[in-house]
Amino acid sequence: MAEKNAYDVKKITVLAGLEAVRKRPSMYIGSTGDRGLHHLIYEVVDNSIDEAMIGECDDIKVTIQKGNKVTVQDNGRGIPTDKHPKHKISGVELIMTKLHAGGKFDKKTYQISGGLHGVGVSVVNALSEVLEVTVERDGEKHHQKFERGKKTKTLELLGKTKSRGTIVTFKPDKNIFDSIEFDFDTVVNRMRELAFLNKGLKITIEDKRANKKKEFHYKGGIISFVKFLNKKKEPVHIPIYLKKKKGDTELEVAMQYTSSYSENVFSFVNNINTHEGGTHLIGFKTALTRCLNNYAEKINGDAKLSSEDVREGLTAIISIKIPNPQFEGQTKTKLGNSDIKGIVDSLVTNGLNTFLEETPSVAKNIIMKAISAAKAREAARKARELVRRKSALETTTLPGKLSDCSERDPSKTEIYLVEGDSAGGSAKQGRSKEFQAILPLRGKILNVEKSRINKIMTSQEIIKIITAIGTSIAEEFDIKKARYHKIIIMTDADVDGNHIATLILTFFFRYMKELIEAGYIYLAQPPLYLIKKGKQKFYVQTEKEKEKLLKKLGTGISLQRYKGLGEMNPDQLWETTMNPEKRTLKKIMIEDAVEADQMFTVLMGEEVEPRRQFIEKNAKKVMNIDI
Ligand code: 28F
Repeated sequence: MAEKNAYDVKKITVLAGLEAVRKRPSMYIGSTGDRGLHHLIYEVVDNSIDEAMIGECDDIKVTIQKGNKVTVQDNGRGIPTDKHPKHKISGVELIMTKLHAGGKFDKKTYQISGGLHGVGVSVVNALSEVLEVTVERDGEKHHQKFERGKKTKTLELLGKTKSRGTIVTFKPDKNIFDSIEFDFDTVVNRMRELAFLNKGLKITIEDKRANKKKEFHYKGGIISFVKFLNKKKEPVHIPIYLKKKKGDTELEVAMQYTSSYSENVFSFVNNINTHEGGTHLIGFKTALTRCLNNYAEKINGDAKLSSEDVREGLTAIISIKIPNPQFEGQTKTKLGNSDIKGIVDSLVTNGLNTFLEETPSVAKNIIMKAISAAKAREAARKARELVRRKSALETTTLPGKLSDCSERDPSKTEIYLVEGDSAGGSAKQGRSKEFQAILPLRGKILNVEKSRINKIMTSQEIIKIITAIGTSIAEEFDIKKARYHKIIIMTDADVDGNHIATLILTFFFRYMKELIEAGYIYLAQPPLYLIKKGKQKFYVQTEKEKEKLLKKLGTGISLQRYKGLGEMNPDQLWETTMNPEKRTLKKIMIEDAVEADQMFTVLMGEEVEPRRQFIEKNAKKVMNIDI
C-alpha cells in the first residue's frame, strides 16, 4: 500500500508560495467580496467532487458553524498522508500549502473577474485564520492544523479508524474579506446544482447559525435538474436524456419542452457553469436546429426554423466532463475544445432523431410550436420595421415622453424609468439636465414571461423603453448602442411599485440580459421616512435604518412616512434619490443564472412575496461611488 500512496502523492506538482495569495487574493478568488468568500467553500468541495467524479465518494457534508467556520467532509479515499519523495512533506501538507494542479479533471484556470476554478484548497488555507484537516485512510486517522497557510504542527497520527475520507474545517480571515458572513441560500443553490450534475451523489448542507438543513440526492442527475427547472411550467413530454462515455470524456444531455416562451439552456464543463457557452453548446444548438428542420420538412414539406425558434420553451442541460478543458472568454466560462462540437452534435443528432421517430405526436407538437415561434419572430421583425419607419418619419426618433439629457457620452449618462406621470414630472424638474434623462412609464407593462416577442412589440410602454435605450432587443441587440450606461428603475416602494419594477426586470432579463450582465441596471432607493429633530433632517430607506436612528436620536423627533414618489417635491427627490453624491442605488446582478431564471419564472406567478424576496435577494446594495 505504501508504494501506491507514494505514487498518489507524487502526482501533485508544486507551483508557488502562499504569500502571493494573501497579498493579492483577488487574483486567485476573483474578489474579496461575497463571491470570493463563497468560492472558499466551492474550492474545498471541488476536491470532494473530484473524488465523486471518479466514483470514490458518494457523500459530502457541508456545515456552516456559528462564527462562520465551515466544515466540509467527504467519504473519499482520503488525501495521501505519506511523504512526497521529492518535497519531503506529506501529501496532506503539500495539498494544503502549495498551489497545485488538480487531479484527473484539471480545472486549472481562473476567471479574471469574479471567480476561479481549481486553483486548489491551498488558496483557502492561505486566506483562513485557521484551517484543520483530518484524513482517514488505510485504517489510520491523521490530523494537521494551519494558520493563514502556515502549519502550526506537522501531520499527527491520531489513531486507528475503520472509516475513510477527508474533513476540512476553515475559518475565513477577517483581515482579507469585507465580510465573512456566509449566505445559506447561496451555498444551497450551488450544492443543489452539484448534486444534479453528479448523479447519485448525496450532498448535505447544515447551517448551525440558524438551525437550517437541506439534503440533495438525485438518482436522476440532470433529468432531475430539468424537472426542477420546469416545476412551475407545463412540460409537453417526458425529458429526453442522452449520454455518451468515451475514455475520460463523458457527455450528458437532458432536455424538455414546455408551453412557455422562454428558453432555459444551461451548459456545464466539469461542473462549471459555462455562462459564455462554447463548443459543447454550439454542437447542441446546431444538431437541434438541423434535426427539427429536417423533421419539419418531412411532415410539412418546407421549414425555415431559426436556432431561436427551435429553442422557444426549451429547458436543457448540457453537461460534459473532460480531462483538459480549454476555457476562453472574458470570464473564462466559454469552452474552446474544438473536438467537442462534433461529438455533441452527433450524440444529439442520433438521440433526437430516434426520439422524433418514436414519438411522432410529441414531435409534431414541438414542430408546430417552433413554426408559430417563427411566425411571431417574423411579425416582430415587421413590427420593429414599422416602429423604425414611423419614428424615422417623425422628427425625433425618440419616444415623445422622453426628457433627454445634453451629455452624449453614454458612459456619463443615466436614464430614470419612472412610474407615473406625477413622479415623472418631479423627476424632470429635480434632475440634472446635463446627464440625467427621464422616461415616465404609465402603469403596468406587459408580463413578458407569458407573451411572445410579437406581442411584446405591440406594447407601447416596452417600445418606449427599447427606443430610449437604443440597443434594440433579442437577436438585433447591440450593447454598444446603449445610450446610457445606467438604467435606473424608480418606482414607489409599495407592492404595486415592486410589481412594476419586477415586470421591467423580467423584460430586461428575457430580452436584454446583457444590460444586466454589464451592470447597467439599477433600482433607485427612494426614502421610506423623513425623520426631523430640531433643524436636522434624516432620510432613511428601510425599517431597520429607521429603528436604529430612532434609538440613536431619542425623543423630540417628527417622523413622516413617504407613501410614494409623488409625495416628494423635485428638490427632495433630487436630494434623496437622484443626487449621485447622496443617493443609494441597488445594482441588479445575476449571481446565479439558474437561480435567476427560477426567480423570474416564479416572479410571474401571482404571489407577491417572491417579488419582494427577489428585490431583497438579487439587488446588491451599492453606494453610488461615481462622484
Ligand atoms: C473536504 C475536502 O479535499 N478530499 C480529497 C483526495 C483524495 C486524493 C487526493 C484528495 C492531487 C492530485 C492526487 C487519494 N488516493 N475534501 C478533500 N480527497 N487528494 S483531496 O490526492 C491528491 C493528489 O492527484 C487521492 C489516491 N489518489 C488521490
